[in-house]
Amino acid sequence: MSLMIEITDVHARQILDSRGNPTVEVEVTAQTETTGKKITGRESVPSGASTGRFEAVELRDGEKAYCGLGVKKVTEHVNTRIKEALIGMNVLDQAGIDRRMTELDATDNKGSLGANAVLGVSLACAKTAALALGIPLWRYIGGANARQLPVPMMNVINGGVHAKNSLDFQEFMIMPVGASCFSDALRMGAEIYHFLRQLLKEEGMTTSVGDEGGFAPDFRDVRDVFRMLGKAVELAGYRVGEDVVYAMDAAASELYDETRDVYRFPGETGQTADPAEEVMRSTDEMIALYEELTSEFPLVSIEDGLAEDDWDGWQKLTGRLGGKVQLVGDDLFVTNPKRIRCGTGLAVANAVLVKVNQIGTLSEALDAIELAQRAGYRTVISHRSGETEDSFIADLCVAVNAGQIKTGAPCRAERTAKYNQLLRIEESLGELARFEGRG
Ligand code: 2PG
Ligand code: MG
Repeated sequence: MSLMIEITDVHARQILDSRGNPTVEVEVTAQTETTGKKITGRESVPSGASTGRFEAVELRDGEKAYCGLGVKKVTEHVNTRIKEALIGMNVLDQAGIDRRMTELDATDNKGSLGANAVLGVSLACAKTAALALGIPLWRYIGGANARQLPVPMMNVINGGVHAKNSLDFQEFMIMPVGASCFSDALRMGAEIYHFLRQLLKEEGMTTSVGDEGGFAPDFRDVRDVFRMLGKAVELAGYRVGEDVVYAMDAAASELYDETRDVYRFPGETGQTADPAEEVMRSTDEMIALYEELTSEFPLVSIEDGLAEDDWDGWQKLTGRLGGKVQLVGDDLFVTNPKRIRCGTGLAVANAVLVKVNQIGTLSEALDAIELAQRAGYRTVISHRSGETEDSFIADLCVAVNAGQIKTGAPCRAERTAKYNQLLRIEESLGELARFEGRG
């Protein structure tokens, strides 16, 4: 590598995420050999609530401060061990930097340094490199042909562990596929969101929002959600199934009861019901439910329809629905090249959800994306339910021409930060920006 932009400082601090929990923010400073100018890039780390069992480990202090959720020890790891290891390296050597940290950690799951330490540094290095080169982050990561704007998957109804309501499934999303460009899609989504609020209000339902900015009313029946979404789409002047289609994240690992090998639906059961009448579904019944839903509604994408370790069930699900529905693996794949390889080998699912903090470095996330794309799997770049004001994933999405982004409702600044960054990118790409709504 001819151009040398040497890392001169790495510094982490504890900040707050969108749920008011501590998270890690990292600044990486590097010096350009030719001009001697110092550049600092900053990035922060998100945090999930419905975390997969196979994700890289997010370390927490476990002390009294912040109810055990502090990350002071993690910032110490950055400010001592990681800093020492990276000083003097070329900030352009992203893969080398990430490997150095992975070797320093020396575990399979980043459990020694903490994935939240490693990821903060990894992302901040990319940011510093882009700043030092004077090019946008998406172009630095993606290169000359990075120019596809994503279809937004906007999570307008929240349930599961993201809200305290009776909705068992976690996310219900609208995808404005009839839009001609990203900004159009965002406008359509925002309009539908406002009509949805109006409808909920008219029905006497709550319009308070969940962790990802979607409304969190007490629906029990999943069909009622899709009916309500349909009304909102029509009220906004769009055609259901043409201009707008639906996606859901069942987050089924959260519903799965390993001891009884069933999926439990406490919300659908209701609080007063006789325990003998508890609503439970077997794997086959889950698949049957998805078959019904996809035939009754324009539901085109189902994420984590089954639990993270049910490879047999996933194979069955993919066999039955994979030809017509996007089946996204989140907890199943955890952005981990090993698990993705296993999944593509077994022909399980047909899309990969990409969350950078599930794997812990930018290079490994890029490996995961490349692997998925090469196997013909679609990719969805995703936020976490606990987010910060950083918009890294917006740049990443365009960089890898992922085609889809999942970053919540058009509400709450940590969600709109990503959408707004995409608007800026679209503007700067001008006519070269690509958008494939119905693609
Ligand atoms: C998911 C995510 C993001 P969390 O399950 O896909 O929507 O939630 O960050 O809580 O894992
Ligand atoms: Mg998910």
